Amino acid sequence: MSAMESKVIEDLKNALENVDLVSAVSIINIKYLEDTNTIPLNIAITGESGVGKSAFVNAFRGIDNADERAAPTGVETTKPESYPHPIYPNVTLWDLPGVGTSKFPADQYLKHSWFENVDFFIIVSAGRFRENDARLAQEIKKMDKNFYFVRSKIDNNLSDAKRSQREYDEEKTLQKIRENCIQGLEEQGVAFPQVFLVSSFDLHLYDFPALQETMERELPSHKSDVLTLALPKFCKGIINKKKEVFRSQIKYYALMSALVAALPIPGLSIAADLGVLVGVVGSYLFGFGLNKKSMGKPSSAKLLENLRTVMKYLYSGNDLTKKLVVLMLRSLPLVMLCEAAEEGSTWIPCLGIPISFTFIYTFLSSALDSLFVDTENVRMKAFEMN
Ligand SMILES: Nc1nc2c(ncn2[C@@H]2O[C@H](COP(=O)(O)OP(=O)(O)OP(=O)(O)O)[C@@H](O)[C@H]2O)c(=O)[nH]1
Ligand SMILES: [Mg+2]
Repeated sequence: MSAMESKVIEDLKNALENVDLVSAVSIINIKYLEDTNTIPLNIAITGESGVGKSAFVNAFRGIDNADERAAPTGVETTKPESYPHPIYPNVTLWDLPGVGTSKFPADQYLKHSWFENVDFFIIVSAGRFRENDARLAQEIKKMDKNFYFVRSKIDNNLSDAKRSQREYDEEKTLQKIRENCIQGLEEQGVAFPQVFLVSSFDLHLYDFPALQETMERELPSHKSDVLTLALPKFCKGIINKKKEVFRSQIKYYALMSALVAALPIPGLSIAADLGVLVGVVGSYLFGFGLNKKSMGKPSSAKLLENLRTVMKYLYSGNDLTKKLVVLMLRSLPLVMLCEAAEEGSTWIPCLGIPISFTFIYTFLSSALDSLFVDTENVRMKAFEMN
C-alpha cells in the first residue's frame, strides 16, 4: 500500500468514526481519485541545441512531429514552451531552448524562474555529453531536483554501425555507446550518471522502457501514478501498469458509492453512480488508447476504426451512455458479485456490505479486464497491419 493510500485510509477511518459520511466521500473523491487527474507533474527537457529535445517532447506525449499540437522540430526553439499531455492535461512537458547558445549561455540558463515548478529534468544529447550537460546536471542537483541523461537519435548510430561493422551486433553497439556516454560524464565530474539510449522515432525500443521504470520509481508515490497514466501507451509493460493503477482505484469508486448510498438523500446514489461509471470507463478507454480522442489525428482514427473490429467488449465501438451502463449492470455474473462482496467486507466492515459497493466493484473490474483484453487484441492487430 502506498504512503498516499495509507493516509487516505487513515483519514477515512477518522471520518467514519465520527459518522461523518459527507467528509468520507470527499476524502476519497478529492484526496485520492481527483488528485490523480489534477496533481501537476512538470517534466523539463533540456540539453544543447539540435539534439532532439522537441522531438522527444512530442514522442513522450504520443504525438507525431507533424501533428498540429506538436512542438516544432528541425527549427530552433527560442524560448521555453509548455506542452500539456493530450489526455492528462495536469502533466506538462517543457520544451526548453538549447543551452550554451549566445542567447542562453550555460551559466545563466538555469537562473530563469521557469524551473521552480519542474519535478525533474531530462538532459538530452545526440553525441557525447559535454561540459554544458555536466554543468546543467550540477545546477539541477543544487536545486535538489532529479535528472536523467538521454542519449538521443540512437537509430542513426545503429544504421551507421550496420553499414560499417562486418558482424553487426546491436546489443554490443548499444553497450559501447552507453559506456562511452557514462565515461564522458564521469570525466566531466558527474558521479554515477544514469544514461538511457533512445530514439524518438521508435520510443518503445532501446532504453526508454528502463527510463520509464526509473522515473516512476524515483518520483514521490502520489506523482508516480500520475506519470504512469500519462506515459505513451504502446508497450505491454505500460499498459499493464496503467491497468494496475486503474485497478487500485476501483475500490475507492465502489466505496464512495457505498458511502453516498448511506446518505439520506433519495435518488442521489444511482444518479451519481451512473455518471461516475460512464466517466471511469471513459478514462479506461482514454488510457488504453481505445477511443478516437486518444488516437489523435484523423488518419489514425480511421485506422482505429479498422482496429476496433477486433474489440469484443460490448460498448467498445459505441458511445458509452448511462443507458448502456444500466444494461450492463443487469448482466453482471453472480459469482463476480460474490467475490466483490467479500472484498468489500474487508474494506468497509463498519457499514456492512452495501449493495452498491458490490455492483460498482464488479462492474468496474469486469470492464477493466475486458478492455485490457481488447487493448492486447488491438496491439496485435496493429502489429499485423504494419
Ligand atoms: N534519426 C533521428 N532524428 C531525430 C531524433 N530526434 C530528433 N531528430 C531530428 O533531429 C533534428 C532536431 O530535432 P529537434 O527536436 O528540433 O531538436 P532540438 O533539440 O529541439 O533543437 P533546438 O530547439 O534547436 O535546440 C530534427 O530534424 C529531428 O527530426 C531521433 O531520435 N532520431
Ligand atoms: Mg527544439
